[in-house]
Amino acid sequence: MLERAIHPEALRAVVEQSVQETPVLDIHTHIYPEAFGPLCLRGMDELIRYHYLIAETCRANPSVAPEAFFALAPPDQCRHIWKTLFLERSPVSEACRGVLTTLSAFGLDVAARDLARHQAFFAGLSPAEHIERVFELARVSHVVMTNDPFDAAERAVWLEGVERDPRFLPALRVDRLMGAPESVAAALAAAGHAVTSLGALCDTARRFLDEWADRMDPIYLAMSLPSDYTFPEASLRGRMMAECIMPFCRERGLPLALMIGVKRQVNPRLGLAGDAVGRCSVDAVEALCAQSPDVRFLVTLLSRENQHELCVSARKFPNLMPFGCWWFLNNPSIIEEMTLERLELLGLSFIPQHSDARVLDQLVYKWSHSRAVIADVLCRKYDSVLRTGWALTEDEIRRDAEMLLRGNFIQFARIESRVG
Ligand code: RAT
Ligand code: ZN
Repeated sequence: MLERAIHPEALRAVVEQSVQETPVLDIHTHIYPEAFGPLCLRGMDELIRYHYLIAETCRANPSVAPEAFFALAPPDQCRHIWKTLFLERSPVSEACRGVLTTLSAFGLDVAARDLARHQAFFAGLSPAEHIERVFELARVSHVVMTNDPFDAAERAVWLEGVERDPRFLPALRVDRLMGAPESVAAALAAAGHAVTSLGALCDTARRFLDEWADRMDPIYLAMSLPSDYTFPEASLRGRMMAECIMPFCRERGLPLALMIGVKRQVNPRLGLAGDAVGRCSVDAVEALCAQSPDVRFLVTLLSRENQHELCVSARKFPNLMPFGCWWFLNNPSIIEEMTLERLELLGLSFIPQHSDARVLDQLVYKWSHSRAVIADVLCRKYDSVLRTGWALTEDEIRRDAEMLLRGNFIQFARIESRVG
């Protein structure tokens, strides 16, 4: 008999506590440390002006056209969203509930429905104390940023020589290298790497990647790709992947994070909120993993319909790590389904979630909501294992939670020395 085996009746409490208390390493966000100045979005107005809520507002109140909405000053945009989504109807969507979970975690009076009071509270926090409190409330130890050297504002920060915050790990994001040849050339030129001929694009891109990897010291290279992405492919995008990205990742020992399935700008009038989802071909992921067994791939797919295929592919390729419930999948009902499916097909060898927080404070609700689902699903799986006569200890459950919430990523990305 196993010493200190958990009694089945104590199982739920132990699992919930383990998942709640294990600090998360959040592998994909859009938040930044204090030194990045205005790039670090935080506080009530930014929470309300999240693009998920903008899409919901334009839908709930079509009498204000997107152009009219974006023409409003930011405080008026906030008031309009608050009124439309929180006062004129009940805030039941995941993104609305998230705002309330966050306010409540900060100890604010959610029932008072007092936007101005909430704004005043967040305005009173300095960036340093704000970051500290959010990391504490969310129980997050580190976040991985999205660092785009093609973005002029972000590039300027890096070129000035920004002070590092070890809690924020860099990831080099290069969607712009996978566009049409002219747009790749224009993007490289704008970033200071003029392209002499289209034939030289891959070489120029490689020099660009080396320069930025030296400057940022990223923990992975990342890109989002449209739902029609294929590999191999007789196109610049195909050559870029085979002749530039793969050798770069291989030689520098950096994993490649692929986020596939976006249909960009199906409604450009909505700006950042105008993207949609499309089912992709997992064949491309399998071809990449088979052709480059020495490169590690972190993969998240946007379409619900692709999730089962991705799990099956991951069973075939140890260099493929599925991660997160991305964007439109980051809803409790789908997190539950995906996490169950992954546990059943992959055991504990996946990364169940990332937050994709665009606003610092979103770490609080995204992790609170996801942790609750992960704990519940784990409990159900452990329970069915205990029914066979197997026994589990508290330490084993803590070990498993640690793998899911941080360890699997740390090991796969080989960043033990960066996270202490
Ligand atoms: O989830 C989001 O906010 C999306 O707009 C994107 O950020 C997506 O996660 C991406 O990184 O492209
Ligand atoms: Zn993202």
